[in-house]
Amino acid sequence: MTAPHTSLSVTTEVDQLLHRLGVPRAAHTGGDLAVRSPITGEVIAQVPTTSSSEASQVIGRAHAAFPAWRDLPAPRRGELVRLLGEELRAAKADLGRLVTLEAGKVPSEGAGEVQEMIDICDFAVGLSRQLYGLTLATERAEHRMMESWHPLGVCGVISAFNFPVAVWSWNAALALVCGDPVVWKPSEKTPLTALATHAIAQRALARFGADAPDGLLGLLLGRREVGEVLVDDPRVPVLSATGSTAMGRHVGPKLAARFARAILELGGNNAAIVAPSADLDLALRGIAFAAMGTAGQRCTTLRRLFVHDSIYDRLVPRLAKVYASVKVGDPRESGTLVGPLIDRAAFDGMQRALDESRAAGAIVHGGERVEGIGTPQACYARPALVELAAHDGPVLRETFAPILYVMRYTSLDEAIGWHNAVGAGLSSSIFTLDMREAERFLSSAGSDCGIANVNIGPSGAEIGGAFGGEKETGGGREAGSDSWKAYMRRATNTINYSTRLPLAQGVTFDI
Ligand code: UN1
Repeated sequence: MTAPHTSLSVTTEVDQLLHRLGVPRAAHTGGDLAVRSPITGEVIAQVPTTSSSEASQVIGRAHAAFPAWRDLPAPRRGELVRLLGEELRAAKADLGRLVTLEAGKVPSEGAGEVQEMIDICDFAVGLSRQLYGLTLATERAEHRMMESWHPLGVCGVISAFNFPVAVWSWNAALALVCGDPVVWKPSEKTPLTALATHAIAQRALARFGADAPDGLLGLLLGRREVGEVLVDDPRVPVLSATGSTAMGRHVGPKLAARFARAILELGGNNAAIVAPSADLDLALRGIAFAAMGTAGQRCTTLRRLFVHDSIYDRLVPRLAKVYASVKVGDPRESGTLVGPLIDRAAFDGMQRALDESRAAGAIVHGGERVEGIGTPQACYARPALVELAAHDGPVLRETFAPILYVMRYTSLDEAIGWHNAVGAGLSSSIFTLDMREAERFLSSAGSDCGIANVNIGPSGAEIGGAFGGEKETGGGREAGSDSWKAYMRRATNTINYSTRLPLAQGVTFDI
């Protein structure tokens, strides 16, 4: 482990980490974008941003890299991702620590994020030998019909501050084995972890050798304008964007207008149902991690809890105790479970939602500012548990902060009705030991989300499954299962090995 935090300022430690990870000083000093650590609120770097014309050049180089990359056999492309996984393993402690310092995650979550990158690399290496198509029965004698999957072209990636590096890797590892160059626009709040990831990837490229075309991996740093370049460039046929539903509403139509493929991972307003038969000790732990982990700043964070009337008074007071006692503070201190909010705007948004809840008659436990850490720019809040009488008001929207709204229910139908009555459709769970209830929740008449779990919370998905959600979450799928198909184009091939030319549907055309 790294030395105790008190021995080093955040800035000094960030400088040392960036140096060890191979990021040149010029890439994080003297630039126009100030980067603050949410831990202390201090400015830890001044990153030079990418201009629109430079962004266009980066995209141009990636586009030029496409034919050479496309033409390498997929298992050879997988070798690059294998090397990336090796480099990530070697850099795990440093990159994980940098995630802690730049995004404010507690150390096990910082390291966990890098582990998620390693896991997707392993998955993608295997996948590089399994980019399979189907053969299909044809109606014509001595013909064969099959599907082939081909590389698509440059894949753009726009990612958010809360998973500053893992989201790139879910996309990049798959896109690379699928034959697509990748251009990445990370959040302007977390450019340092992006620079470090890029430096790690350069080491994998150097080891891979001359087969990797120049420009295969691009990085665009800056605010929204530079992301727009990626969204609008016709040389980018597929774009994966993670962020708010508002961002998706802007980006989605632009991509549709130029017929680009969109992989959208937008907001979540995830819920769990705690049924009468639930194992309450287990539910308590599952709820605590899902609702308070990452300071409530995961898109999969648990935000709404429906507790059956018969167990409400046994569960909710215990939950309120955990909320009152969980250690909030500097994530570098051992025992901290809830770190800072990313910035002042996040804290203000949280307070607004709590004020609205109070005005609607809710009982609010916690939610107050935790003072005394770093500069006034650093914002820490005790997670809030909000007891509501009705499924209405701020509970209907996602507030990206640790607020858990709790409501009583009496019938499963009612709970599932509320569960599905929000715009987002990312993740969900039910705590129950009743298999009828569990199966009902997982059925087509149950949760309407892309992820539905039993006896675990909605957050913390592993990469083997497809990750993403429905409705205002955008419909995209990343990571495991067959998510790779979004990064490739499908060709249907019909081959005639007869001496005749029978036409489909019995059509005749005798010349
Ligand atoms: C996100 O918050 O953008 O399932 C992604 C989870 C993580 C990924 C969250 N594996 O919570």
